Amino acid sequence: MANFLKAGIALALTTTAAIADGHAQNWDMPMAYAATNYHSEQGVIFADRVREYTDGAINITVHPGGSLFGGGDIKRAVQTGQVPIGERFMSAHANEAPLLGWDNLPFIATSYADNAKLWDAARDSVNAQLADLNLVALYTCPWPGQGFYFNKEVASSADTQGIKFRSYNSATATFAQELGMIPVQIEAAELSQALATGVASSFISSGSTGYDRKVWEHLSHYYKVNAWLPRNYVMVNTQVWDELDDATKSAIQKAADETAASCAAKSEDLANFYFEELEKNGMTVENASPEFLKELETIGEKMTKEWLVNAGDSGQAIIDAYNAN
Ligand code: PCA
Repeated sequence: MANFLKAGIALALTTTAAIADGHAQNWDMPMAYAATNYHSEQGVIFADRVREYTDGAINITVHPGGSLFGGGDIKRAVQTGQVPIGERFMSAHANEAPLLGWDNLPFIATSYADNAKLWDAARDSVNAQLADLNLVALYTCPWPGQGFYFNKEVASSADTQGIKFRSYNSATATFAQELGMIPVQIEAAELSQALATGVASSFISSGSTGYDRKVWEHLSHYYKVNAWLPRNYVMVNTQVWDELDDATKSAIQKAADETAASCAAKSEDLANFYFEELEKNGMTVENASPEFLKELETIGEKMTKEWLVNAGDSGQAIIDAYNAN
């Protein structure tokens, strides 16, 4: 047999072999966002923790920036077992499973503390939904609050009509349409290109993605809105997870729990740094005007109502549990 075939088979076996026989499993982990973004850096720290706590039995290699699979393909790659593990923006999957848009509800949870409370309320139903998709979530991590980027001053929806808007999921496309803008879904990894070529000249995101993509090269204004703090999640294929022994599962979960905490702390630490960097690079960073904010809140209420219709009883249960605490 040709050597490269032998090598290929050996590699395939290491990813499926039982821990008991002493072989390490090598797990490739595609991640969707920039290598220098804290989500990806924390992914590397997670991999280090897993290696340490499993005594080298699970060896994760992180592939950030959509380099192994593009952001839009990572979930399917994990679901179908092309890779055992991966990371992606959770509400990007709300078109397939509306419940996964729980963290994309405007003005429901606008601080890190409230966002954590909302995740506590959502966790069980989200995990049940992910189980239906053949996925197990290991940890989630919030982005800073979401606001609007433009290439001009914007005081209300009178200024947003006809603008081409980069959306990152179906909820943000709806938001844009309500403001008279024209949405087009684009990966964060392709955002600079889209702005440079005029495919989009506005988007909603955190200061983090604006900083990663150096959007000051194309845009001039950021309006803080803090509409929501959406989350990324690290997911494992259910069969891969089920085949692990209990000790390995708890070692991985310990690494995941620690990374959930360190990643959320990092996000909160960096939130203002990103705004400062946008300003240093010439952007105007300010609060949205009261008039614009009021319009956004009205659209937000409509979007939450629509989400509750689509997400059904489990969606309502999340909101009720959140409000009860
Ligand atoms: N950055 C990601 C998702 C949310 C965020 O703050 C993006 O814009 O794609």
